[in-house]
Amino acid sequence: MDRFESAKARYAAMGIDVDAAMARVAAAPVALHCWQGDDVKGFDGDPNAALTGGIQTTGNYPGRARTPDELMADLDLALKLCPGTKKINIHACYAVFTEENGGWVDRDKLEPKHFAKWVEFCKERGLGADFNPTFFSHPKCDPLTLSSPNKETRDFWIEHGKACIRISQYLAEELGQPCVMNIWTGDGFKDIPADRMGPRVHYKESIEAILEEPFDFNLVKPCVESKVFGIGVEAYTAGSAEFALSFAAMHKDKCIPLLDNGHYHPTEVVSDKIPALLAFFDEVALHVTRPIRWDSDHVVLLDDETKEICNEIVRCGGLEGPVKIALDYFDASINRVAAWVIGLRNTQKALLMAALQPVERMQKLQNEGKFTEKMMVMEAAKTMPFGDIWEKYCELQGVPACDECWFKEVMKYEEEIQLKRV
Ligand code: RNT
Ligand code: ZN
Repeated sequence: MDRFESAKARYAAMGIDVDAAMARVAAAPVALHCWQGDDVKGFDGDPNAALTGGIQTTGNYPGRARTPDELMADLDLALKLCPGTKKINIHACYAVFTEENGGWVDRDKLEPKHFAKWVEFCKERGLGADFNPTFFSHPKCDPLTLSSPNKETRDFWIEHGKACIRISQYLAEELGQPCVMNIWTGDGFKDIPADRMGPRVHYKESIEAILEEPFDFNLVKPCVESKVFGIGVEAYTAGSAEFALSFAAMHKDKCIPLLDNGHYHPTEVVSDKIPALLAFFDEVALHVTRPIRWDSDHVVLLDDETKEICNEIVRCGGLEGPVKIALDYFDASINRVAAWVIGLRNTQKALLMAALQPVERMQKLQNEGKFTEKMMVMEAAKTMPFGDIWEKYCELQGVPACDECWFKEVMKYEEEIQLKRV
């Protein structure tokens, strides 16, 4: 018997249908964020301008993608090396301006045609797409955007948000699957504000104005992402947890909450928030990332919280649609294609591990108050021969099972393509 068959038999003895678990995970879309490939710079501004909004990339590993073609080629390689159903996640600042589509326009004037090249990329590969208005790294951040005291600033960014709703609707229609459109701003203050409420009232009214733009909620899923603090906005963020969650709850007919696991106080965990929110919302969206001491956006590892987030997604039935999974990190200190691959493969591993547990039995034991046996079962699941199933899953998905193998491909690409970008 080969290793897979013997592992499968052991899982079967635990009551787990390995083929069904693999199929379940393979069908659940995970969105890969384009911004890991170019350090969140985008194509609509000065590439030497600073990244603002309280986020930062650190490191200067060579080979950053500088053009749409380079970014798409890099993404393509990363996607080829990862199993599962993939979507790509695009920010508005990744608009592709060409002579044929009329060249550069500002963010309030963006149109679907500026994303036609992304649609083509997705169609050729059978991918869906998610989208994000870009409320940072732009001269019209004063420094606030949707929560600014200046009406002119707010109006500009509201127009940007509305344009992004139209683009999201276009992406969903063209690609035949829903587009999650995430609203996040870095609006906030470095030091103690004299007025904490004013910016939040403006923020609320601005998002409401954006959501006035007509769209089909079955196709476009607007989200509001909260954050506890950012670099340079340490004292206050307009879009705090209570703000974003209350907003989503009060606009349930056209908006869902988005949880980024780098955006909470260090002892809070998103894994516990998923079931809490699913008791109230039909859908919730996630940014899976890895914070080290702060919202540092490190590459997703197969660590305890990633596993626990995936356990909750699976145990709550989130895989089948209610939980919209996206990755969000940006590491400029290592090969950027490898960063994508490691994070996405780890997310897939954690989902598959979660799907290979005897959830019904564990939950029954909890409900019967048999906590000793529940603990034994949960612990026993941890040393099952997961690696053999993972390798088979990769094989079935047509991607390299062995890490050394995909790494060689990335290193070859680095040498032949990325290192030549000077
Ligand atoms: C920033 C938020 C936000 C961004 C992306 C680029 O802290 O997590 O989601 O990372 O929109
Ligand atoms: Zn995020």
